[in-house]
Amino acid sequence: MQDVYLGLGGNVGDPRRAMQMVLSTLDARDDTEVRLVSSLYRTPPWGKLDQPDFLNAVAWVRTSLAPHPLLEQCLTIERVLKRVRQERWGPRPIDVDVLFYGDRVVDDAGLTIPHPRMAERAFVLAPLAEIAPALEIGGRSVRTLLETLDQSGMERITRDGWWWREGSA
Ligand code: PH2
Ligand code: MG
Ligand code: MG
Repeated sequence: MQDVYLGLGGNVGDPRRAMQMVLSTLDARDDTEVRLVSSLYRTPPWGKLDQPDFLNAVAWVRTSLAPHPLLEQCLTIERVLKRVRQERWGPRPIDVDVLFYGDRVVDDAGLTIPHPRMAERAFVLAPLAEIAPALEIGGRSVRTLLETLDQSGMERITRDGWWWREGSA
C-alpha cells in the first residue's frame, strides 16, 4: 500500500457533490482507502481568471493501485461525472490530480508526480497544509511554502474534513 495525496477541484455544476462521489467511489474499492480529507475551500480561479470560483480540497488515500491505474480510475470517475476536457485551466465540474504517490517520482507523457505546479498554488497547499503540513516539496515543507503564497480571496467553507461523508449514510 502507498500513501497518496490527491488534489480535487471543480467550478461547474455541483463540485462538492462531484468530489463526494470521487472520494466515496475510491473508498468503496477493496484496494483503496480514504484516510483523511481536508476542509473544503472556495478559491479564486488561478491561471485563467474569467471563470467562476472553484471549490478545492485535498485527500490522503492509501492504495495498492499503481500510479497509472490510479490515475485511470480517477479519469474514469471524472468521465462518469460528465467532465468533457476542454481548454487548459478552464472551467470543469471535477478535476482529480495525483499530487504525491509515496515518494515515487513519475515523469512520462500522461502523468507527472509529484505534481509539477502545486508549490505555486495556494488552492492546493492550503488544504494540503491542513492534513500534511510537514510533507516536503523540493526540500521545503508544505507549511513553509504556503507562507510564500498569496492566499487572498480563499475561504475555508467547512469546519472539518467530513463533508465528503455527509448525505451518504
Ligand atoms: N484548477 C485548474 C486551473 N485553475 N484554480 C483554482 N482556484 N482551483 C483549481 O482547482 C484550478 C484552478 C486546472 O486544473
Ligand atoms: Mg488540476
Ligand atoms: Mg487534472
